[in-house]
Amino acid sequence: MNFDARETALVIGLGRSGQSTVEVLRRRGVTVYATDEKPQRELAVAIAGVRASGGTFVDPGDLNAVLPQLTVAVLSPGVPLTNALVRRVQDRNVPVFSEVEVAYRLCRAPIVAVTGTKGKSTTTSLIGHLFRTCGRTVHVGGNIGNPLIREVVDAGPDDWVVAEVSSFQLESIRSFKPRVAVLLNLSPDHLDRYYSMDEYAEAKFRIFANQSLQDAFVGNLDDERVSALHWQNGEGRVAARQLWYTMRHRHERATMYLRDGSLLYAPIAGDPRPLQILRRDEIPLAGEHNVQNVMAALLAALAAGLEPHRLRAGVASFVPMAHRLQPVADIAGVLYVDDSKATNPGSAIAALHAYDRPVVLIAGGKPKNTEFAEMGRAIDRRARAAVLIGEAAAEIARFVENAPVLRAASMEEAVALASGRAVAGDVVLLSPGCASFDMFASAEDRGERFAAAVCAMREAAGAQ
Ligand code: UMA
Ligand code: ADP
Repeated sequence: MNFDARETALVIGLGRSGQSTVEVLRRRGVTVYATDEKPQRELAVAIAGVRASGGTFVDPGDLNAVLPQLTVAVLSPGVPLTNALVRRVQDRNVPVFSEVEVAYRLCRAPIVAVTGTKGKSTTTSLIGHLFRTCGRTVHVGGNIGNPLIREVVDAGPDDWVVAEVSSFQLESIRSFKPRVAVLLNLSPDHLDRYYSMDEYAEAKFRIFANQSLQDAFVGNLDDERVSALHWQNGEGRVAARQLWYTMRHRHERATMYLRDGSLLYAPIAGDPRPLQILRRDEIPLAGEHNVQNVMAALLAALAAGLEPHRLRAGVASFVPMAHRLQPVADIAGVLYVDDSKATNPGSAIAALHAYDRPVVLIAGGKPKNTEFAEMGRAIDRRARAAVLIGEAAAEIARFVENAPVLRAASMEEAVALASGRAVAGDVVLLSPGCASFDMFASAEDRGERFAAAVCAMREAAGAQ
């Protein structure tokens, strides 16, 4: 399938992914229909965009009229394969591809793809940065925010594409075959979309399903579910060359490991005379989880052929992304940190462990059917107090036994309560462990509201 004038496509979902798909396919001469289940009055801008690119908007109720013409359907990540509308298309034997699959088919450059429950955006953008600092032309996109299909159309055969891919996007790939696949970790998330952890993990495992020995797979040896894929564990599921990293000092199966405060690269796994890539204290990101992200990024860069001696400067000059353990202000010796992108319990636990000083945690939000028992234990161990917000507040509170728990109805109230509990030397950490949509437009919006509340408090303190 060449995605040209011979094809008639239905684009399902008109968010960022769908709108970009419409534009790109129209530019290639594809006849494009687009649909979305939102009420039409909320879709005015999207529908105008479809029409401006020469596509046709179809109300879901009127789909029968176009179904017989379709040769392909392109699915937005937010639309599950179980959606009734998708089923109707499949019943007609029309292939349903994710936008990432279409992007892959249009892409002339090799792809580094990154997935995992947490750390995807950080690792993806760091890999992009490493390519740039090594003088390569690179295009970064996918779940990170800018749709992959838009990035790949401009990529030439000598460029590279770095793609953040989510389980949602991987569910409906067919031939997507990254030159380098990175699998960071697997912890409970999105269990409102998947029946079980196994089903969620299988969606992630599709990242390497089409790889062959000419490709590379980068995996985290310290994650139980990921390391089970190691060939010596007998799973035999990864056909690509395997490159593993670990926080342990030396491991016979590891190509990258941490020893005496240095990140070491052993081109042959277990090599006793490894190359030092950089010291841990040169990493400009807080927390052990970020050392893992850096190791993954380094192995991906090395697998793509970047020069080992140029990577230290690349990592050291990486600017941390917003809303990921981002320091916002220091007020009277208390550090305020925005980690709003911690949207599942595993990431909030990682954030709680990133500081060796007492933490007053602000957490809660929209739960995703994940368990909070381990997060409750981490709060007990690491937090001076927890201020809980949103729909999940009561559920999280059930698992906190020792730390004092306070409730807040707004971000402003949460910040005020947290600062009341913090003493000089503490960290007030927004790391919710939940989605944001119960109280905020997005995780970014939640982080900005936190930062605004902190800044307002600082100004009020300064005015006194
Ligand atoms: N829609 C339907 N029916 C449905 C579901 C959605 O018609 O059953 C429609 C909605 O009415 C809406 C549109 O689909 O108009 C939204 O599509 P979408 O949810 O796929 O959102 P996009 O704006 O296209 O953004 C998507 C990703 N969203 C999701 O995976 C939910 C973005 O990831 C991604 O950045 C973007 O494509 C560009 O690639 C966001 C995300 O939350 C950040 N990802 C999850 C995560 O990181 O945890 C996986
Ligand atoms: P993703 O794109 O997978 O959501 P990000 O890089 O945006 O991941 O990081 C989101 C949050 O997840 C961070 O704010 C941090 O709290 C947490 N996090 C980042 N990397 C990891 C990791 N490797 N393991 C656990 N948690 C992590």
